[in-house]
Amino acid sequence: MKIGIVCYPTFGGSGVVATELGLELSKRGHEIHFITYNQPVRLELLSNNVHYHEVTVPEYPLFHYQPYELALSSKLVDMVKLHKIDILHVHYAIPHAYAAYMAKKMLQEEGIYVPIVTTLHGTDITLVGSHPFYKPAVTFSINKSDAVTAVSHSLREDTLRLFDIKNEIHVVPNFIDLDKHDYKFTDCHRTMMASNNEKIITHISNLRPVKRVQDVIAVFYNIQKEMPAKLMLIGEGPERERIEYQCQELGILDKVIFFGRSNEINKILYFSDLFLLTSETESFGLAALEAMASSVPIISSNTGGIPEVNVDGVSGYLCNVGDIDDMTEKALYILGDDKRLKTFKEKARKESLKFDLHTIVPQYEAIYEDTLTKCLVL
Ligand code: GMT
Repeated sequence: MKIGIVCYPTFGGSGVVATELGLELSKRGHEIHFITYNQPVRLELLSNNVHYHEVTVPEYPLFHYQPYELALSSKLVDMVKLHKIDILHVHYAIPHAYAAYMAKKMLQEEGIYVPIVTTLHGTDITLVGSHPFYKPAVTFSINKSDAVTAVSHSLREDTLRLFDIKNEIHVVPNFIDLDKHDYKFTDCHRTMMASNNEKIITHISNLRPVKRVQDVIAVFYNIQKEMPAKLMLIGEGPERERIEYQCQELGILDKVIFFGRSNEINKILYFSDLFLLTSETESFGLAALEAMASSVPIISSNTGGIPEVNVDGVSGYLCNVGDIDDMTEKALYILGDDKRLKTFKEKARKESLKFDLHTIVPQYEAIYEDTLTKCLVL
């Protein structure tokens, strides 16, 4: 198949999933066309089956806001025609499914039919909670897609509850390339981050308020009072400054390493003893899955799709959102005994195997095939 993929090409989980999906599909013989405003961060182009087409929005002084959806839909029309793309897979309803629908309609005028598969990643749904004026556009984009997927059962249920959805929503969970988390680094890499007796606690996110990184700091503060520990914070975002002040006020700045947008996530995870994910809401929690694949147990909030990934008492623990005391208690329980920690690490890795890309990617392939067949019949 010739598949066009539209995503946010950033460090976020949706971009990572879309990129890894495209790369795996290309290995399975499909021709992949990424159509985005920047080259996706994890995209390695060393394959003649993978192509990248940049969407540029011409600057025009009359426009207060440059019309990205218009540029994207025009680019989709051109690329579908030029490369004879069979199907478009867009990640996020707005603006991607919205723009893809416009492209589909323009192409139909020329007798070309291209179906659209839309994957919901969560923020569309959360966004509508806080900005209800997007609701008509999100509802329309979902209902006009030829197939819709959500990355967790929880996200599927939220979508059905919040929107008037006529389409079926298939749950296709996020996945992971387990081989990419099977590194062997040497101990001297670990000593760059912490000394031998210190436990390494890690958090990765885009530091948005929804991640409640202040809770990560509060839990870490409690942990380091009980045992030597360091906190690795990976990612950039609007909460960064506030968190730095919080660390300073608590007197733990020297124990917290801010990595920013690191390309060495695998190395950091390899040496981590515990991963904290304290989000207010999370449709899936890909960062937690990446940690588990690197044998790192999770203390997370019990919200959204996280319980579908982090199994309470097995790969770590689930705690109520904002319950610092419970998170601390569970973290200390896991970290407090080396034998117990080892067992949690092994089980975390084992749980991650359910999300092996070799199991999940064929589910997308089946959806593409089904959608194409249905559209041919129509
Ligand atoms: O969490 C974010 O702020 C980034 C966002 C994204 O676009 O990558 O993440 C969403 O999609 C990920 C991939 O499906 C999920 O793992 C995250 O849980 C989801 N974030 C939220 O629901 C807040």
